[in-house]
Amino acid sequence: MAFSSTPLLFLLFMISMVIPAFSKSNNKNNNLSIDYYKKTCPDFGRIVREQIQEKQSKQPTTAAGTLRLFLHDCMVEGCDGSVLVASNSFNKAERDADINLSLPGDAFDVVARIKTMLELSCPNVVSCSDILAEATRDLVVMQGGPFYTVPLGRKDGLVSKVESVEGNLPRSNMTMDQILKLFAAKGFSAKEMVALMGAHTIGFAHCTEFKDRIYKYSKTTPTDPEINPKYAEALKSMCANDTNGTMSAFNDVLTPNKFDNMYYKNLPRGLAALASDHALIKDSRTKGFAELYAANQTAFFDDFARAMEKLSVLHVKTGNAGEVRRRCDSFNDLMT
Ligand code: HEM
Ligand SMILES: *[C@@H]1O[C@H](CO)[C@@H](O)[C@H](O)[C@H]1NC(C)=O
Ligand SMILES: *[C@@H]1O[C@H](CO)[C@@H](O)[C@H](O)[C@H]1NC(C)=O
Ligand SMILES: *[C@@H]1O[C@H](CO)[C@@H](O)[C@H](O)[C@H]1NC(C)=O
Ligand SMILES: *[C@@H]1O[C@H](CO)[C@@H](O)[C@H](O)[C@H]1NC(C)=O
Ligand SMILES: *[C@@H]1O[C@H](CO)[C@@H](O)[C@H](O)[C@H]1NC(C)=O
Ligand SMILES: CC(=O)N[C@H]1CO[C@H](CO)[C@@H](O)[C@@H]1O
Repeated sequence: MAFSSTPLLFLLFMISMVIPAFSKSNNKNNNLSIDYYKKTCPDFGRIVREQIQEKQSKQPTTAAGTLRLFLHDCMVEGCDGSVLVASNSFNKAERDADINLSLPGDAFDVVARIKTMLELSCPNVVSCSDILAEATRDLVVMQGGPFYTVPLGRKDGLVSKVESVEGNLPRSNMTMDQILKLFAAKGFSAKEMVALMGAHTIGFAHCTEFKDRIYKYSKTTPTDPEINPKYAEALKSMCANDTNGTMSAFNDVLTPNKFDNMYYKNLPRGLAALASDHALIKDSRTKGFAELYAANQTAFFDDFARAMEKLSVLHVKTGNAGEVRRRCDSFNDLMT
């Protein structure tokens, strides 16, 4: 497969030019600010950009993996780096929920690399949750997606429990009703949810996530007739070889590595593997938005950017409600 080679230096230049223009637009009363590290870690933005660039060039799956990791962080306990914590003998952490099985190591790795570089430059200053939020934004931009501001100053959470995950993350076998309720509980409208789902313009889904749709759809037909028949055949032959559970399909089969609105254009063509993606055009509450984004990439980018900024401040912790972790995968107090 061919991964897009974005003119990166140009993009990085664009990011640094755009930031000042947005710097006043963020006072959502959450105590975060765009220039939080201006004095204490002035190279924060540059270090994150350099590390994501290097990692993404070597491991093209990093961008999608990190975006998904960020979603999983923010939806459970808020954007507080709780998903980054590893389990130990005292605590079984969030990331060991079975839904996390498929979170890719590359996403954890890019956060760890950035943290290592930041600890050399400004020790004990930058939180892991800020690193994940900023790295996600830069990776989205690197793949061709929209820029959005990431207010900074999150503290890392002091809790990460495997039990907190259930019910807070969407699953591909949920009904649209369940999905809408889940996002509404986090403060997102149907339109914002549809815009966020556009994240599936990059990345993969494993066969287990859609095998029921191609092998045992109903009593009368094994394969969902709304999947494009040729695409269904391709998925079947790929998943038939899935002896060890590692086979996966692109979520946007036509432009898998490019952050664009092709994901929405694929839906009416039957080119979505996940039932939850296809469901966007089956429900009257979401269909119109999916059609709007298919027709107008600017509208998608505008709404995605706004919704991501909103996601990035979900239940953030500041002040004494959290800490700046020394290592992203463990609390500073190892006994917790
Ligand atoms: C209805 C809501 C959603 C459902 C049911 C859902 C479900 C899934 C599933 C099942 C996968 C495949 C995981 C795997 O097999 O490895 C996936 C991948 C992904 N999801 Fe979602 N998701 C939803 C919403 C979102 C949102 C809101 C975002 C981000 C803002 C997002 C970002 C991603 C990304 C980037 C991937 C690709 C990960 C990779 O390639 O490593 N998803 N999602
Ligand atoms: C913001 O910080 C102030 C002072 O540190 C604190 O009293 C207040 O509760 C914080 N607000 C939020 C929303 O965290
Ligand atoms: C979806 O699948 C998961 C994992 O296989 C299962 O635990 C859950 O009950 C299913 N949810 C629904 C709504 O069918
Ligand atoms: C599946 O495996 C068979 C036999 O090894 C091979 O001929 C075929 O090309 C494979 N299909 C895919 C989609 O990888
Ligand atoms: C799983 O199977 C695929 C394809 O058959 C193979 O390329 C890969 O190395 C296997 N991975 C593991 C961990 O066994
Ligand atoms: C696309 O959406 C943008 C942003 O909402 C809007 O300004 C523009 O007029 C739309 N373009 C078309 C062709 O409708
Ligand atoms: C990346 C990561 O930490 N994945 C974990 C998710 O959960 C499984 C099963 O509990 C663990 O084995 C993985 O290490």
